[in-house]
Amino acid sequence: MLRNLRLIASPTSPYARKVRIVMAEKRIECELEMTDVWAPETTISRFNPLGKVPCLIMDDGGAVFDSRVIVEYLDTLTPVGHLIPASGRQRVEVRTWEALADGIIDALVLVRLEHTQRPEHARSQAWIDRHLGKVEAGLHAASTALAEKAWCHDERFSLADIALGVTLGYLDFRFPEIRWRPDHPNLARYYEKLAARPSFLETLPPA
Ligand code: GSF
Repeated sequence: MLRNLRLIASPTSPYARKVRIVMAEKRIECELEMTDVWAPETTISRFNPLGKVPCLIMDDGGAVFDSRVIVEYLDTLTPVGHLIPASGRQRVEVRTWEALADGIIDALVLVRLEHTQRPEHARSQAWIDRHLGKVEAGLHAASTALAEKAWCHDERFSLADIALGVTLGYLDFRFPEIRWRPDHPNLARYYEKLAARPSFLETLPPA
């Protein structure tokens, strides 16, 4: 039985997009509440003391964060389109793909915040370069592990593909100057197919 769920998100958050794609793929209905976490009037900290989206509110008012915990919970709600293997090595492999994809986003977000939240004189190029290095290494690892396979894990669509697809989409959205396609043509081919899925199309960030 599906509970009444509410997701607090933002239209541009890649972590929230991952959760929304999981919901769409699993046909889980959920009320969506958008908030701007940087605006003084946001009420996000009432639900998540860390002040971050996404945050899932359950029917009893309980709050679940962060995105990895939310998707883990969602995958237990319905057997429709299982996205995370039940146990063991298979499960850990899919979660490690997710950690890699999320980790690339973490590094990109830190680079972006350095530009958007810090005055120019206080910006650290060494910090930016350090995190761009993680992005490059992470993409290289993803490209090598994907090779010419159709999906990241076990020849089937899983949370690993949602996480990696969201990461590539975030690169296009916020960092169009990072030209990852010529460096990783296999990722480009893979992403073209992923990005055409209704779940990805319905959750595109605003232009
Ligand atoms: C990251 C959430 C996050 O940083 C997750 O849910 O997976 N590990 C967490 N969310 C950002 C918005 S975005 O960059 O997607 C956020 O809410 N930042 C507000 C802040 O105060 O850091």
